[in-house]
Amino acid sequence: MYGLGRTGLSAALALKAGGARVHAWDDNEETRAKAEAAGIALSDINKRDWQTFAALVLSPGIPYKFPQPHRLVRMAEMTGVPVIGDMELFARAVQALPERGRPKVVGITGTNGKSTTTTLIGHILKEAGRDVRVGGNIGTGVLDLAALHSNAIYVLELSSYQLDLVKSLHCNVAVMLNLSPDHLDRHGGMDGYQAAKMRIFQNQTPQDLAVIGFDDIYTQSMAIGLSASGPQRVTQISSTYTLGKGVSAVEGRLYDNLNGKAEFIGKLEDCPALQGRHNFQNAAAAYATCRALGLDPATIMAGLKSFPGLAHRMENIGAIDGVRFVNDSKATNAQAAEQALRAFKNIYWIAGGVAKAEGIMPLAPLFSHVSKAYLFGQAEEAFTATLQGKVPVQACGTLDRAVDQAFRDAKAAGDTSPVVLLSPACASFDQFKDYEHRGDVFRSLVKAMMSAPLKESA
Ligand code: UMA
Repeated sequence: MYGLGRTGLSAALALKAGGARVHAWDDNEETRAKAEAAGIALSDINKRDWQTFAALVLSPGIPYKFPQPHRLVRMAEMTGVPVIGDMELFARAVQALPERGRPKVVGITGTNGKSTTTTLIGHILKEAGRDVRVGGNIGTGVLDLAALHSNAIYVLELSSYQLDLVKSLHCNVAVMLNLSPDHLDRHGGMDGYQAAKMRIFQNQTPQDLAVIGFDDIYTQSMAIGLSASGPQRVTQISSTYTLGKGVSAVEGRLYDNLNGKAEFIGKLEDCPALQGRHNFQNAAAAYATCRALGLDPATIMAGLKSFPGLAHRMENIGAIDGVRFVNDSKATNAQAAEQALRAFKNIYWIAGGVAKAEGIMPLAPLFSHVSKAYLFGQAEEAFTATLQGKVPVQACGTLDRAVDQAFRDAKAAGDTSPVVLLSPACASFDQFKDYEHRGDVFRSLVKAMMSAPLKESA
């Protein structure tokens, strides 16, 4: 086992529990100490006899083939030791069960939207009373999830790094949301990245389903190729095109056309955490997946509506007197803040912290969505200069003052569906530990306002 972060630790513990003799190592001394405290015996694999190893379990963050293979990967190749990841161990454990006793496996990949779609599918299934476990690249190592049993559904976010290290993974439903150039250094270019992603479909059979986005050229060609010659069934999804067959969510109107007869399912505008075209694609993918797992359209729609969103990513906190509060603290630069600014109108925008070089100028085309901006932290002066004359702006100094003032103004203005949005377009470390801390503080401030009425004066 090489690398003892989240993957390595859970894999080493699972292997140990299964009776394997584990040689575990991490180059970082602090991480080694943590692993030892968790009950993992350390063994410097640099100095071991590699002929005795059954496999090298590699953490996904460690370079496998590009930019160049890690030294230990070369060592494994030279000694004929297979290199695998934690997903492969999981897949082998599933395959080792008799067919009837195997859980269902839903894999989700793509360049953007993986975490939202994974969490959303988990949420819908859970609300429908299914025994569901959510993990993988989303943060919980797959081998940390509860033990396998036949009625469970494993909903796994799969990164290209993880997919590079699997051979036996068999997804009953495999979701490919979208593809655009990313992590190219780790895959030797776009072809390598695409090939890694395609591994989500390997081992699928005619009983299985591939859910594939139809909104970019890469996934379009995958959908066409698999429909023509893959063994599995293919469902196309789109937030751009009204599909002749598949699931469409154009402008947030969700249509089920799986059987060639379009049925209107619902309006995604009723799903606060699923705003914006990228979320329409996520919702369409979740719909197609949950239909394949036997849920009816009304149950899925109810789950889409009650989805709270991911923490700190356009997270819907709730509403007070018709004013909605959205926590988008993860938006640490202008590009990341764009999604939220595009998704809403009548925005009371809270921004600030430590600005990136580009500031908020790239967001200028969306300033018309902003009713007023409330600034805090180091970026106050620079952002005021950018907004001056375009958007009413108030320098608030701190997040709590910004929240208080934004709510007062939003309530008083009487706009349709006003939104107090924390989407800082800045790093947080001038006033907070990290973006999660900033988002947690925002959420607590809003929750406190929900339970206590506003004081009279600002
Ligand atoms: N290490 C060495 N030697 C090296 C390099 C690293 O010993 O030469 C050690 C480090 O000291 C560290 C460990 O390897 O202790 C790190 O392993 P890792 O980078 O694989 O990280 P994990 O903690 O195991 O987290 C991984 C995923 N990280 C990556 O793929 C980079 C997590 O995804 C995932 O949540 C977790 O497994 C559980 O499955 C994070 C991520 O950033 C969210 N993913 C990328 C992304 O989404 O873009 C792919």
